[in-house]
Amino acid sequence: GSGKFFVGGNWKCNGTKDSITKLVSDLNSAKLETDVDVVVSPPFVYLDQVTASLTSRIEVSAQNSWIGKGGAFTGEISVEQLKDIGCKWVILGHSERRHIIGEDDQFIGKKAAYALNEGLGVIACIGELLEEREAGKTFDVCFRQLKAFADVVPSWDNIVIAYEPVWAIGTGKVATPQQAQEVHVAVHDWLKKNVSEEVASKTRIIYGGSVNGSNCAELAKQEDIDGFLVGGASLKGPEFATIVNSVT
Ligand code: G2H
Repeated sequence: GSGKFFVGGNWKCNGTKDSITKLVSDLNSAKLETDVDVVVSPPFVYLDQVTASLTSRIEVSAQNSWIGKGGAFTGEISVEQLKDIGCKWVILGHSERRHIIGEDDQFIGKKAAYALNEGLGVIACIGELLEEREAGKTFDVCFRQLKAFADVVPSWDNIVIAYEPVWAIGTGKVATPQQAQEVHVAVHDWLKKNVSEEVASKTRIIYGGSVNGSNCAELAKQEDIDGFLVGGASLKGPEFATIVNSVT
């Protein structure tokens, strides 16, 4: 693996003021291994509440950001605003935004470049659909999505790659440790060939898709899995802590 283990909790479009107050308090009292970067990603409307109440041990991420400077863009949230409230990261290219909202590679790349240039860290998501896997196109799709980031980002210093096979997201169908490891190795090799040896050796590649407290240990043992992006299981403080502490 490359560098420090990284575990992100993607709360997606879940929670209320009350449930999030409880989750933050569970996270604040959880015992977390020191050698892990931990980030949580609340919905926009709760970001300020969470940044203000969460222990500084855990950093906060947005789930999206606008492609440029704020202004007349109804319904959008700018990188400047995210930084203003103390947010350090943004998740971009998540499959739900690619496939439900319809964001394409170029649009996602633009957002990533802007966020990085302004100093936010980017959790850059890639991953294939079930039909793409079945057609033997897993690597092609992942490499195409990677290239769209690589073509425009100013540097890889602040990027974590999240490999999330779409068929494993929220379905309870986790990729086997071998299936995940195989793609992580390919992503690693792609970076080596197409970006640089240095970037390949220091960029963390985390896995996402139905990770939970019971399957995390096996996945974490894989040589090229450098952490996790966790959805459903990140809504429960103790289970999320178990996943953080699965670092090997
Ligand atoms: C994949 C993941 C978090 P879940 O989307 O990004 O969600 O763990 O619920 O499959």
